[in-house]
Amino acid sequence: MPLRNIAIIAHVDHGKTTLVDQMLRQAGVFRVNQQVDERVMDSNPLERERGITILAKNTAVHWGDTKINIVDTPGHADFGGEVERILRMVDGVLILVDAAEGPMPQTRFVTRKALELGLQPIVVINKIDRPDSRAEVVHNEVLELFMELEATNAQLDAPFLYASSRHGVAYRKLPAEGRKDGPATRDSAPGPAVEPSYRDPEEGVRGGWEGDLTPLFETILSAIPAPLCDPTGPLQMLISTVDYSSYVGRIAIGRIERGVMRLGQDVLLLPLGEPGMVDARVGERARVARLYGFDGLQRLEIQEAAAGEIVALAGLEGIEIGKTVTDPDTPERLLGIAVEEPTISVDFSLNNSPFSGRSGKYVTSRQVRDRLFKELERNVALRVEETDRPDTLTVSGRGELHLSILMETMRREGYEFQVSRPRVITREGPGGEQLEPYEELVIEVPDDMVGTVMQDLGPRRAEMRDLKPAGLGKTRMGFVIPARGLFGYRSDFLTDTRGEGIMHHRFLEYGPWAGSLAHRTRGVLVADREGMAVAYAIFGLQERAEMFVKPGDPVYGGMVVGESARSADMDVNITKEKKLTNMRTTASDEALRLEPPRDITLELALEYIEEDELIEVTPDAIRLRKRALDPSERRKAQRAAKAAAEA
Ligand SMILES: Nc1nc2c(ncn2[C@@H]2O[C@H](COP(=O)(O)OP(=O)(O)OP(=O)(O)O)[C@@H](O)[C@H]2O)c(=O)[nH]1
Ligand SMILES: [Mg+2]
Repeated sequence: MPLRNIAIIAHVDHGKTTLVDQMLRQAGVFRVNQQVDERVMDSNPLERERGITILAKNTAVHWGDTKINIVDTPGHADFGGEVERILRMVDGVLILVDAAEGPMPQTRFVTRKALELGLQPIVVINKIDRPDSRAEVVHNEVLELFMELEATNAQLDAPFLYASSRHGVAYRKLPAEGRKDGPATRDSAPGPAVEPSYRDPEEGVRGGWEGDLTPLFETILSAIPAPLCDPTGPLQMLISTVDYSSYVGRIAIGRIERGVMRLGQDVLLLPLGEPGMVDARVGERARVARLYGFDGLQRLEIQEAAAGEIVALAGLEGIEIGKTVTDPDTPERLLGIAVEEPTISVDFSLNNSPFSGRSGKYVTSRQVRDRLFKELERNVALRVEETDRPDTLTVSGRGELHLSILMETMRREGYEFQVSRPRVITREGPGGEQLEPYEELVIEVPDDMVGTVMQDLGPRRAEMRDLKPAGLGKTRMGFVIPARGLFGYRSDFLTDTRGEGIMHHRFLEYGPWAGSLAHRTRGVLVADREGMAVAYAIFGLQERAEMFVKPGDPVYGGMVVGESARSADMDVNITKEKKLTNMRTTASDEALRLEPPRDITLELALEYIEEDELIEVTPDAIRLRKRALDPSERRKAQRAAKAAAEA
């Protein structure tokens, strides 16, 4: 059976998973009228809740007599390493680019990786239904990106398609203006009938899009080469990614490069290293206990698969990314894939707050520790290390989202723990100098906010690389900034731009240590005693502060309950009731107009807290606290820190 292996790659939210939905649907994976969730590939609960893809996933569809293996990849920068690895099992990529946003930092990253590997791209300018679509401009921006990344001639000749994955249509030519309102003329074979067109004033254009994804499927078949793999030689496969199930344990996924893999067969697992023939003794012998192929949303148990196919195998020891699976008699290693190094660390410690154990099932250091080490089974870019304190472990990952997803998962499982402010992981340069991670930062804000953003970013050592109009009264700015400089910035950014700005950043490179950087500019409100937050007290404070708690929330002394408008921290009594001087108290209390509290998410908390603070994570709450709960101890620690900084 003819075969194509493709990955769908893009910046976050550019519509990859939505496109996969439509490909599955139009290739007949679902029964007629079958109710299917939107973004069906985002199958785990956190993915569904956040509307983002966290783990790359395989699926496969049939178009005519060709099988197309598809890998849907995550677009968030923290998972770029995983995308890079899965690119090793495909022969071509669909590069999706949002028709309004154009190429973003992660587009550049994944495009560079795909081009470097010599993969054949198809560019899909997506979301052409957006009212602010500027597809032609974006087309040119993508070509510029290709040239800058030194694409080969064949890659520069990549087919471009214009699509709306939401509406399940793709065109070879951009539909003319005005076609958005009326039925589009087809540029391909007849497809399903379309609903009559109408304009939805809230959402822009809906319906009225004639056509389907036939042009996309046809382009995949014609432009992406079939896998160049030899089914006759001895078995060889690279493990490009791993999955995990509690039922079968670690699962290795990759493309068979040579030969045939059979269920029950003996194989060698060769560790990462130089490609070529190696001494068979460096390998571990194993048996393929389970073998799966992909079909639609299922993983099917199969007896055998030949070179070119993407398969999953399980039931063998020693599965690791980058290892080569070979025939035991021909230990020939493939060029492996190293797992990306972590860039930030946090400390996980025992929850010793006064509220410890109120909602968690697993609270002890031992339980948290076992869970963290278990996580290494499936989360390959994560590191867990001992510290000199028995109740504290250092956990390192690829970014705040990578770490916060682990924290969120653990708290849902019933764990309680505390987390420190993230630290960047430094390296040593060639001359022994200290290096730290730098990020590429893209910010888009209404034109009149450009000044504020630059003012805030200056002290954080951001260097502007790029400034251009982004249409609709917005400006796009590009910066390079030490990763440290971004800590604490997001909340300032959200406040300053009143939620109208967008901000994306991704790891760029290691560069010289930037020295001391601006910290959080505002101080915090610290509860001075245990009790319950009270509307009356909040009302009195909210003029000079933004609250993190609402009436009725339990608080303890040393807990951070809000952000002050001033730069210094302030101890407050948030449990203070109005003196009961007359009978109307309760009634007038209810009439107090309270600002809604700031919703403290884990990512926000990680970017927010300072060195002398901790995040308390429990199943029912995320609280910020001072490390030292006692005010006099806190002042002592502050004096010591100040003295140390001045010394
Ligand atoms: N207007 C419009 N919106 C779209 C289109 N395709 C997707 N979206 C919306 O864009 C958002 C992101 O879509 P996803 O398919 O989850 O994007 P993704 O690229 O898979 O995102 P990540 O996996 O998190 O990187 C959702 O709200 C979609 O409804 C489109 O063609 N037009
Ligand atoms: Mg997705």
